[in-house]
Amino acid sequence: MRQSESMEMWRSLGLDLEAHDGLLRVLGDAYKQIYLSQQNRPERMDYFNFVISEIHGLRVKELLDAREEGRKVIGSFCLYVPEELVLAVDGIAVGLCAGADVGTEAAEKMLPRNTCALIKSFFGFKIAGLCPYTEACDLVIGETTCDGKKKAYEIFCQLKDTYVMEVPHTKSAAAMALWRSEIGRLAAKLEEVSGREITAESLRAGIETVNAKRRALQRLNALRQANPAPISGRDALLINQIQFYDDPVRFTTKLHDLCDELEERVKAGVGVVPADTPRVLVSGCPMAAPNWKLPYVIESSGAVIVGEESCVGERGTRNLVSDAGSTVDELLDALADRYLQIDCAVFTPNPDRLRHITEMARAYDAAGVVHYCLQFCTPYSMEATLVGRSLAEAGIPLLKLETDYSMEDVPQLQTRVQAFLEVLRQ
Ligand code: BJ8
Repeated sequence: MRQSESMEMWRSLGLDLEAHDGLLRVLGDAYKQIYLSQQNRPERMDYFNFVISEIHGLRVKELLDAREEGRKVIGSFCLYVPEELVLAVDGIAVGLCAGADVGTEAAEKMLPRNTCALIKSFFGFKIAGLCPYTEACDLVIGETTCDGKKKAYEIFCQLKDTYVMEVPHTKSAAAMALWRSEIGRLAAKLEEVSGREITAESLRAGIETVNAKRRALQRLNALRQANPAPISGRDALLINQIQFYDDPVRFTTKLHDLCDELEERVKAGVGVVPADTPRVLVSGCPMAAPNWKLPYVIESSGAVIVGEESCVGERGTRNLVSDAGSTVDELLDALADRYLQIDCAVFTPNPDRLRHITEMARAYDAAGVVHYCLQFCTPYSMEATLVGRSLAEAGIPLLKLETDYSMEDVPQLQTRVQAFLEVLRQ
């Protein structure tokens, strides 16, 4: 997209042009250093490079064009918001910016300092006028997952039209009844906002589109089980991040193209790194774009990340929605079932997550697990103790890291990761 066109679009969205320009410069430099400097990358990562280069340009223009045609753009920050329902009213679902250390000072005037970086970041992006997606949205859907988010939406809704879903914190029958009614309530809200009725056909089409996207991501994950790993963890994370922004059908096609190339690499024994590189699984808090810090630290220290037990990773893609129902109610039941299987740490107890981390470490032949936790995230930092115990029983080493979005602790993280890799090598 031409620079003058982009500027005009950002101006019309009310962004702070000078600060936004600075942000794009910083991100462009980081992208060069973290992504473009990689050796032996699959050629078909070109599409994903292009998406990133236009992430605040062409894609935002597509959203604005769709709005001109009467379609609604719905933003969210969590995996519990079903994209299928948004598609069923011919809307577009987008994940909103929450992965960079911007506007923190302004955010801390409204939020306690000891709030996790992800929450401060989504406030920061909004207050500082830096997220074109938030500005292009008709509605933001929040959720009552952790306490921080739940309370933050009470303030955020004064800055942006926000609707909050109630997410239960157990998986009991009563919790399922509540969750099913919340799915119905959201469906009604989306019908009201869009002026469109959800039919069994439109909902099934939405389910098929999102299932197809998840199947493509599952294919990518399966290919990463090969040794040598055909693609870096950094690139796999990037793809997982882009899935929250890109058009789902186009994304699925492009990801299958990349997987075809990766399949050839696996057959030929070509890896992005040598076969004896330590293989690591990352588990924990989501890494929203453009949060690339830890994968960079791990991979530039001599390991390769082969899987992410994360919402921006396998936690978000491993379960599909059954499309067997023939009525709207039956399909909504299937959505409720699938979404309540997500094993976010806000649930208690949460044995599925513990079991799944071990299963993943084995399936991906990971020598160890790095547990990634954002500072002040109580659910994931508390659960790290149980994760450590269950991995110890399976004989799998764990490194627990707590960090935020600033770059100040990078040398300290590097030291800890390098020491952990030494242990894995032995
Ligand atoms: S389903 S992980 S996307 S809630 S890091 S804001 S938990 S204090 S992001 Fe999440 Fe949905 Fe769960 Fe996934 Fe709170 Fe922790 Fe911050 Fe977090």
